[in-house]
Order: sequence, then C-alpha cells, then structure tokens
Amino acid sequence: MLQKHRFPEMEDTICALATPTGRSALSVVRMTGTKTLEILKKTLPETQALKHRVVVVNQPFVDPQTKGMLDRVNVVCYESPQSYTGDDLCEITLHGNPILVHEALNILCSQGCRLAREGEFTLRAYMNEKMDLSAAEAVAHVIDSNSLRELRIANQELGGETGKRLLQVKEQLMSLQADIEAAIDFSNEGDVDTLPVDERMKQKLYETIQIVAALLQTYQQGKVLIHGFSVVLAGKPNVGKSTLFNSIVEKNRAIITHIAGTTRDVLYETKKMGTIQMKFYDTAGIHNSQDIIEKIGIQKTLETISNADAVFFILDGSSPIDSCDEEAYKAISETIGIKKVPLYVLVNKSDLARKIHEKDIQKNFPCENLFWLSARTGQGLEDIMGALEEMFEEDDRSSAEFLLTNTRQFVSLQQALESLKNISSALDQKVAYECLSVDVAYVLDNLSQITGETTPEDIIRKIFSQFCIGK
Ligand SMILES: Nc1nc2c(ncn2[C@@H]2O[C@H](COP(=O)(O)OP(=O)(O)O)[C@@H](O)[C@H]2O)c(=O)[nH]1
Ligand SMILES: [Mg+2]
Repeated sequence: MLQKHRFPEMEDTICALATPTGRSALSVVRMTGTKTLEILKKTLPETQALKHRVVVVNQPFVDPQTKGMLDRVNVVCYESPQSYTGDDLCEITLHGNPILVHEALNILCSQGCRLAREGEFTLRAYMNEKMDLSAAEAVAHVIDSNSLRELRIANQELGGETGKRLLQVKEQLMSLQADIEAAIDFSNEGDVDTLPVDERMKQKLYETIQIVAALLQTYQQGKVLIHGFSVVLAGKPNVGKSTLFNSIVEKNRAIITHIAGTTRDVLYETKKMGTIQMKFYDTAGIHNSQDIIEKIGIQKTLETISNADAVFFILDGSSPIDSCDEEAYKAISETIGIKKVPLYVLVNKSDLARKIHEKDIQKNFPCENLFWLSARTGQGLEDIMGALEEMFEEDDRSSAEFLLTNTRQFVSLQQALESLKNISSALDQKVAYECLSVDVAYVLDNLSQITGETTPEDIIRKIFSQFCIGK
C-alpha cells in the first residue's frame, strides 16, 4: 500500500501553530510524533498525568532549560493511533499572543521537536491511513470554503464520499478483471468457441462508464462552486461590450470610446449573485485586425471564451448585421465547440432606432436566449441578469447530492473514462484478453491515484505543499 519509507521526515516530531497568527483570546499549538509525550512531560512539570483525550487545565508551561514559566495552558493528548495524525499528538492552548506562541514553539523545538512544514499534519494522517488522499484534500477544502453549500460538499468529501463512489467503480472493474482472467484461462484451454463472458463484460463496462460519466458531469457545477461562474462578453468592435461590462459590474472599469479596437486586453471583475461568485470578462472585439497588439488581444479573447461558463454575444442593434458580426459569431462558436456552454445573444443600443430584425438574428445566430438592451441606459439589463440567475436556480434544483470539485481528481477520472471507452471498443474488436487485462489494471491504477494508494510521491508532496502550516 502506502510507501512510508519514501517520507523519512515522518519519523520527526513536529509542532506548529494551528490557529491564525496575531493577537486573540487563545492560540492552539499542535505537536505530533513519537517524542510528543516525552517533550510535553518536560514542559509541564507540575502536571500529574496526561491521559488520552482528557483535558488538563491551567497548567504552568515551563522552559525546561531556564525553569521559567511561559504561560498557563490547557492541554489535550491523543495517543497513537487514535489521533488526527495517527501518531501521538497534543494540542496546547495558550493565550493568544504571538510572542508567547513563538516562544512556546522555540521551547518545544529545543526539546527535540521541529517546526512542521505545510500540510504536514494532514500528510501524516494520510500516510498513517487515517484518511484517503481525496479526504485529506478535503481538509483544505473545508477550511477554504466560501459558502454553506460548498462547505456541505467539502464535508462530504472529508467523510470519504469521493472514495466511496470510486470504490463502487473499482469493485465493478475488479469483477470485470476477474471475468477477463477467466476468459484468458478458457482460451488457453483452447475452448475459444464457448466463451460465455463477452456480453457480461460489455454490460459491466457499460455500467462502469455510466457511473464515471455521471460523476464527471457533476464537476461542471462543482467547478462553479469553487471558482465562480465566468461570463465572457464578446462580439465585433464597438457594439458596446465595455459599456455593458461597466454597467454589470457597476464600476467605471473599462475604457469606452467610439473608436474600434479600444479594448485590447481581457479585463475581469467579480460580482456576487445569490450564493454564486460571478466573473464577468470584457474582451477585445473580434475582427480581422492587422494591428499586432489587437491580434494578441483577440487571441486572448478566444482563450477566455474557451474557459467560459456562458458567453454573451453582443450585436449593435442600431446597424444591420454585417460580415464582421458573422465572423465574430463563427469564431466564438468554433471556440465553444461541442461544449454545452450557454450562448446569449444580446442586441445592444436599443435606445437608438432599430436596424436589426429578430428573424435575421435567428437566421444567422440561432439561439434560445435573445435579449434587447441598452447598455447606455441600463434598459433590459435586469432581464438578462434575471435569466442568468434563473439558470443557476435551475442548476441548483437539478444538482446532484454530491459534486466533484477537485481539478486533480477530475483530470484523473477523465483519463479513466477515456481508457474505459478504449477498452469498450477493444472488446468490440475482439482484442486479445491479455491486452484488455492490462488496460483494466491501468484504469484501476488511475482511480487509486485519486484516493492515494498509488499516487506518485511528487504529486503527494505538491498536494500537501498547497496546505498552510499547522494543517
Ligand atoms: N446609444 C448607445 N450607444 C452605446 C451603447 N453602448 C455603447 N455605446 C457606444 O458605442 C461605442 C462603443 O462602445 P464600447 O463599449 O467601447 O464598445 P466595445 O468596443 O464593444 O467595447 C461608444 O461610443 C459607446 O458610448 C448603447 O446602449 N446605446
Ligand atoms: Mg471595449
């Protein structure tokens, strides 16, 4: 299973502040490792007995070298393996003064402890199999969550929900693997004609693909929950993108002029709508430009569109649709590709005489979401925002109980799905069972990387290095 010997620092006893730095009522210092109890006894000379999970209060915390008392503290000990890290662990509650905390850590270190690195407590918990890797990642997620809904998901992850769901997939695959092994044995016996298993394998594979695909689908919402929802304002130059952007974000953020090509860079601003963090992007107008700076801007526009959760395609309603609008639309649609990103067609400048007809829009830019507005007067803006909000509420109602939110897990699962689809076509093409067996083993390994049984050391280190110290 886990290869502990690759992490020699696991033998050290470590300590860190577990609460925020600065002045507060209390601060908690944590220490874990084999020397925890020995060091603690030296620093709490008046404390009679330190019992597992029993708090001792108001005890003098002493520097064993000078015998001077630093503070009166409360302490709880957790004996291995019944602790957060799985090693002996203690939590020392001091008064919340950074000088006290600094000195307490110094004293602990002088007795054979060292300062913990980022995420080292949770790394130990994972290495000691107190939690799988996806649950360890959830510790950071619980702390970083920005809404109650996100916290609910993070808590499910922490409770091992990701691992549970993957276990279901793994069991299905192991059963498939057993069928394949049986088929290999059959064919070795030369009994190829009587192979009964192909249909059963196909069925198992089909079911597995369905489960993985359903889980992957939840990432779209999971991603929005974590990173916010990105809306990109795009269209040819001078249709009023920047004017609309400024009205949406209620700031005089982007420069607006009547000169085509004013916006060259991608700008963004955030805005909270209900519980969702929105990100609105103003972009350079898409057209056939020879200007080197503008060309880079247009490239950036397309990149931003490729990561968008929704696109506002903006037209100027005071002049007829032209080839530039068509080119911009074509570039946007091609960039969105087959992704199901909602496209809103917004016809701007409705305070001026209308030169565009609805049927022409539907003919050139077929879409379900068509709005008329004036970015200058704000008329029509409310309807557009209302439609966006309705879309979220709809998503919320149809939302799965559990969402995949972690990008690393999503990427691994996506690779697993690709491999499963390849196995499915290999099965159709009657590829040798030995090859199928190798492929299934590969997918199983891929899934185990999510939960941490086979994750390479560098990835594990990277995950925990993104934690903060004391976590
Ligand atoms: N009458 C009118 N003019 C607008 C409206 N929106 C933008 N404009 C004008 O159209 C020109 C281009 O606007 P801008 O926002 O810079 O367009 P962008 O190039 O698409 O970002 C400016 O002169 C704006 O004042 C609108 O709703 N009504
Ligand atoms: Mg602009």
